[in-house]
Amino acid sequence: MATATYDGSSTMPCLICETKNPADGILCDECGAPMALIQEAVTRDRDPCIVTVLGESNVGKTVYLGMLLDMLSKRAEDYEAIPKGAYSVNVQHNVISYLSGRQFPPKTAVEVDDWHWAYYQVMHKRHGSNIYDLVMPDMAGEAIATEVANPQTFRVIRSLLEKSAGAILLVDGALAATGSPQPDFFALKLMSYLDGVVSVKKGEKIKTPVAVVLSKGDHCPECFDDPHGFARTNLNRLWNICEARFENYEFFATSVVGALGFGTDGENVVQYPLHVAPRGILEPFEWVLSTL
Ligand SMILES: Nc1nc2c(ncn2[C@@H]2O[C@H](COP(=O)(O)OP(=O)(O)OP(=O)(O)O)[C@@H](O)[C@H]2O)c(=O)[nH]1
Ligand SMILES: [Mg+2]
Ligand SMILES: [Zn+2]
Repeated sequence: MATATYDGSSTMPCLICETKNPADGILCDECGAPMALIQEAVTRDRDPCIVTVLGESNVGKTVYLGMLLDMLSKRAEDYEAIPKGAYSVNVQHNVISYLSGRQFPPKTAVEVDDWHWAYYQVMHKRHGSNIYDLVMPDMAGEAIATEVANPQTFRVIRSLLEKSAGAILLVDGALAATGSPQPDFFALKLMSYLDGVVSVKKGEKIKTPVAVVLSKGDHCPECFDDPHGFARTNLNRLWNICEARFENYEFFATSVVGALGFGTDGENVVQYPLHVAPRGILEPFEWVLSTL
């Protein structure tokens, strides 16, 4: 977990990579994380808690994160979420605007300074007074793939994972259900990368909670009936590394849309969300919070 301190000088350590930056900077020179995160964090006495949403490009990270934050800020299930800094609202604003126009948001740009970072203060009205200062960046899947293949190309990803209190790993359930091995291999690579980043004593399993979320469940309803069984059958490599190396993991299924329409943009088939029907969005997040 990160602790932001301000020693009164004109530099501040980045919340993510700890590089010292000019206090009035906008982005960290080293990793590109917004300095506004640090400015928010120094005014608080709690350590921010980083929960990272991981997954391949096109798996549904942006849509999931935007919907999750929107549900939290609309007090779903008695949660309360207050954005810290207007920039935090961008993920949710972007996703909800596109969905209400019956479109999916565009893919996240690979450049770190184009990512949206969400910093929310989250609490649950029924479950006591625990308050979490959550930092959840919306990373580009291509950047994650590049970093996993060539570590140190996107240092921010490594720094983020080192500091993460928990992770939500999205895996394309619809693609896995068609028999494609791609989601399983990508998830296996990511988990093995995570295994290398998070330091544990020899022989011990990794304690960082990882919620494995099968996305696009509207295409494969069997994901919802038994996410564990689905993963064991269709994502067996992932299932095995979880069991062998991770102490806290759980499988979930999710979907954001209820009905899809299809059209073309001239060359490609494009999907349009005709009906937004979020399902299984809060559960993985609740589980991660419950393990912290
Ligand atoms: N059927 C279905 N499709 C979905 C759902 N969520 C997302 N999609 C599809 O997945 C595509 C990618 O979603 P994004 O959230 O942009 O994916 P991403 O993981 O952020 O991708 P990158 O930004 O490239 O890393 C969307 O354009 C939709 O076509 C869902 O709940 N159901
Ligand atoms: Mg995205
Ligand atoms: Zn940094």
